[in-house]
Amino acid sequence: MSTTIEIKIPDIGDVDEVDVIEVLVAENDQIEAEQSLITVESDKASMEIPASHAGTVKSVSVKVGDKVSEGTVILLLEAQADADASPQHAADDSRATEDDAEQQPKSDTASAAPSDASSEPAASKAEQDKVPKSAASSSEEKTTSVIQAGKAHELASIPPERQSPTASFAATDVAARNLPHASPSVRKFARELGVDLNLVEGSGARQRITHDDVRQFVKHALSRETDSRTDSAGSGSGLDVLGWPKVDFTRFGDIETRPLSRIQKLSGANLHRNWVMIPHVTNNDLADITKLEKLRQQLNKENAKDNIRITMLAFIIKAVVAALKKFPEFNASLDGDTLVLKQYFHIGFAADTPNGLVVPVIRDADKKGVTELAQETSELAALARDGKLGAAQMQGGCFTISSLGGIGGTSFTPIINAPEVAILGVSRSSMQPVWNGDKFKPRLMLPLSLSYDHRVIDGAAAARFNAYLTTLLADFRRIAL
Ligand code: CAO
Repeated sequence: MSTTIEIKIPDIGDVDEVDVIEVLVAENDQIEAEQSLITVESDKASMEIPASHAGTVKSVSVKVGDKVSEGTVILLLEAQADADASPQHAADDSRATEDDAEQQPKSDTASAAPSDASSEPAASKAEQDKVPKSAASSSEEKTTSVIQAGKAHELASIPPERQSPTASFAATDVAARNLPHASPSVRKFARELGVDLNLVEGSGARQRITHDDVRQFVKHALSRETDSRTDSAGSGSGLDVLGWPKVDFTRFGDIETRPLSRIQKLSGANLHRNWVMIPHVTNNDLADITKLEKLRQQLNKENAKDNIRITMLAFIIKAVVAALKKFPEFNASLDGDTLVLKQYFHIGFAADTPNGLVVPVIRDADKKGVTELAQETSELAALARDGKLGAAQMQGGCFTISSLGGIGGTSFTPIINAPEVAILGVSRSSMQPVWNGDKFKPRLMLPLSLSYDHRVIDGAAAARFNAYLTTLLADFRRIAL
């Protein structure tokens, strides 16, 4: 025997209206008693509304986005009253189609809520007994029993400290712990994949976790796993960060798209790894290069006929080599817990090219004079700009210099070129008034920004290295000492 009954929103406590955020059944679906029909959400919680009877869905009266309240009809069910509902329920439900809705007791709704508080324990017990044993341990089934026992009002009395958007509730086991804000189907999906929803960031309204969030989480986890397997040092580089924001920019105006160049993609991946894996600190100092710049100009005048141009970069490379000799831990690389100290001095310099940033390396810079260094940097920079640098010309670097002095700026934070442990950023020199103990004198000051790997280099050592560089550049004769 079958009876058509209206399944309604049960007592949802102090909340007047809730949003339908998921409809889990459709017309003609065969459903079981206790099966979730829809998910509703208030400011404080999401909860699923289960079926009180098994049967066939004749029609669904709500859709996602609807606002519903206690008594709103969810669907019409051709119920198998004998098979799945208790006799008491069957009687109530058959009455539901005959009686005026206003006169129906609350048990006519899906909640089967008791009509008065004193009968609540008995009702709870009866409903808990109805939960199939095999499913009783599942969190979703617990939800069902909570709601059917008429305790949906508990959802509205969540303590304020548990109502933050990131600690939103699902209806499941509300008393026990903060649960991630996710619909039952998302929770089921996560369970199937073995995903702990506490670790997943929700991108939906009020940080609700969506199916896509779970999928992205799994993708990230898998790529982290691959990274850590292929990384011989065994140090994974993945971070649990929010997914990249997806914005339809055309909503705000005209756009054009341009794919990243091959070099940008390669250097971008390296820069990203270095930035997230190395604890960077940058020490800024100023070198008085007034005399050095005079010397440079003088030398360039003298060598003009030979077409030789000495650059400030060449002097800086020479000074850096001297500083690396004095502070060997700067000419090093980390290999797990071991520091590899290099006995050679290959210096890389960042070169700006139309296709992106590349770092040619000057080999054995300690064995070369300033003029030779100037010529070689200029040749390597030209090759870099023409895209003709060979792989070997970019390998084996000990320390990198990134000079933006020809462009501008007063300081910046260069990103260490792993597996090196430090990098020197050079900004544009400027004439500044410097107090000499007696009066202000105009001096040409060169900003030096030294980023260092704090796992290897202490702040004091970095300050000494940078101060030593400024001393050398202020009086280049000291290089010979
Ligand atoms: N302060 C003031 N002027 C400076 C200077 C400084 N620190 N450094 C260079 N200049 C001047 C030069 O004297 C030159 O002027 P003149 O033509 O009058 O002599 C002019 O700026 C151009 O110099 P340059 O940049 O061509 O030459 P360079 O040897 O200093 O640099 C190179 C060569 C390859 C480092 C440079 O061309 C380059 O590519 N720089 C960009 C590096 C970069 O992108 N770094 C960022 C990495 S992190 O994103």
